[in-house]
Amino acid sequence: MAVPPPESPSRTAAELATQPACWRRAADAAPATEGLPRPGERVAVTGCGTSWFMAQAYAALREAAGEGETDAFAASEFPTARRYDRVVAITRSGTTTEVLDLLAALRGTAPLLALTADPATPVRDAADALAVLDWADEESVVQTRFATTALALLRAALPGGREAVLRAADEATAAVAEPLPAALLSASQWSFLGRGWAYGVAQEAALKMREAAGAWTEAYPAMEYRHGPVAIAGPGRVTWAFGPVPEGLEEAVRAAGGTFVHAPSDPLAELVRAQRVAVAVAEARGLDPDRPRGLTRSVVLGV
Ligand code: F1P
Repeated sequence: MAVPPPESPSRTAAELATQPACWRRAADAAPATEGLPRPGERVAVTGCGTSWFMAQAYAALREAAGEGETDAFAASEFPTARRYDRVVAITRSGTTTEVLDLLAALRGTAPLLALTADPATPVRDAADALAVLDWADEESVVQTRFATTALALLRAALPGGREAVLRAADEATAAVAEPLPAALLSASQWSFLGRGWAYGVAQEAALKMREAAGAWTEAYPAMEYRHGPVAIAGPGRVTWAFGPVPEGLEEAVRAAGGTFVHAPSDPLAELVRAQRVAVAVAEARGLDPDRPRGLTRSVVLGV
């Protein structure tokens, strides 16, 4: 059974619905963006929270595209003794303490590119090159369109990436409007799975539901799920796979009485559905997705 799209009055809902247009614009912006990784370079990508998960997704995409070794680290856990040909930081606010501290520590060791929504912030001076996506900025605390648009721009610069981004934008247009299955909204627990770059996207989907709805969510590489986490699959619990599904996984979830969810669409388009579920579940629980509990738009430490 499906329910009609929620008519959420939230900023988060309004902003997430603009993602297809933002991704198309990112695809157009990619060729003129300076400071992007070049083929063959050894690259590290970094950020905090949502931005870290976008970094993970891009790193896997770039390496799989044959463009060169690409690592992703949370800014606070970056191994600063390692040397890279280029470091890419993603930060919507441009003010996140761990990202700024890291860029200061890395200055002069490699060209530093930052993708940000706000160039009038300290990240402007902390990086060597800035990709400004101010047209994808958000009022919402919980990130949706800035993060996915940053990933879309990076992806569009990879071989075949532009076409993939445009396809994902078309699929996301449907994902924004389609009714959400009732089983997705009424669940008590959600586990998100993916392989390769879809694992970073799965991590982001799980974070979105924690941030917006205070929901119990988990995320794993899809092949890891049967190495323990499947023990929490069961009635009223959702296992949601992004990207190709490993053989036998669906059967394992169903055998446990759990709800298995998978669509053949691009993981970024599936993320849009998960974002909508996050908003709907928040509202069903009497929470305001625009005012997530305990979160601020940017984490600025020591003030
Ligand atoms: C990163 C971030 C967000 C998170 C929260 C705190 O911000 O961790 O992902 O949702 O709002 O900040 P930024 O460095 O991309 O601005």
